Amino acid sequence: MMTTAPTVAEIADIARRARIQILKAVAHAKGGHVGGPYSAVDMLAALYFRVLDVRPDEPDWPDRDRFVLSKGHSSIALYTVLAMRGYFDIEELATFDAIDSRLQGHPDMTITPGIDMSSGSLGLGFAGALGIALGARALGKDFTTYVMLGDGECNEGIVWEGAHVANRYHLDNVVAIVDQNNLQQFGWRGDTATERLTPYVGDELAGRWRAFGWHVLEVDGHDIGAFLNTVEKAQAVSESPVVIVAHTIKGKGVSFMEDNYRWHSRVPTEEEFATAMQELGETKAGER
Ligand SMILES: Cc1ncc(C[n+]2csc(CCOP(=O)(O)OP(=O)(O)O)c2C)c(N)n1
Repeated sequence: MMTTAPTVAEIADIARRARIQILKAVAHAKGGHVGGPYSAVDMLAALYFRVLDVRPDEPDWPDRDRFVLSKGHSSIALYTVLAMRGYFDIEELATFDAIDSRLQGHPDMTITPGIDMSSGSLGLGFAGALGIALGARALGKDFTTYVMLGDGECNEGIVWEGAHVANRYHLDNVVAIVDQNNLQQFGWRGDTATERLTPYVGDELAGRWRAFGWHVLEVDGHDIGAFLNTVEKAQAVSESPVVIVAHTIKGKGVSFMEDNYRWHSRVPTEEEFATAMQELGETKAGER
């Protein structure tokens, strides 16, 4: 475990190694998601290794910053980063999705250290995160609650009910991050460039958050340095809730997975697994 905060290049390498562990866990479990975890993992690594004030050896420390992965189907990305940060052993990732594992397909706050809110039913994690932020205000606590949503998740009505409430209460102790990879579960009708349906077009998604009174920042979610700067800007926003719309690529990091909805949830064949490991720079000794 590192004792000083890692550099941007070191975080990028943590995310690369996390991608290796994620695919290993999914291949071992013979189930799980890959595309969404790969679009989110650079930001998760940046958050856990540079942003969040947390204590992995004391996961329930009351004053910790909170993080909610509202797009809970990307749980394996969060578990991997938590393990790399020291919440539990990397070996435990091999139990992912097993019936008696702490690492279920969707995060369960009652069994897994480091999980602040159970999630998986799209939209509910976001509402829970806003509740945590309102609770912090009521208790006079000054920690920040971070919550990550998918862009497809933003189709859920509860997201906009929550966005309305957060603005109504001028919640400025919450930072939402939308992982805008422009793909949901099933891709697009016809699967051609011209027929491709994206959940949001152009400024539509950012504009919607603006219309709900949120301060909107935009960034490339794979540019770790830029993301860290944007989080700093988000922390400085007061009087209104703030959302970072992060432009990402589903399946980022492996050529044949990138921008391909079929990798939303898919187990690699042996050949695909080998190619992916090679592209991710897996060494013979195995990655830790
Ligand atoms: C309420 C609800 N409806 C449907 C699902 C099934 N589901 C899981 S992931 C997903 C697509 C989510 O798309 P997005 O938020 O863009 O996720 P990402 O691309 O980041 O994986 C769907 C429909 C669910 N988990 N919850």
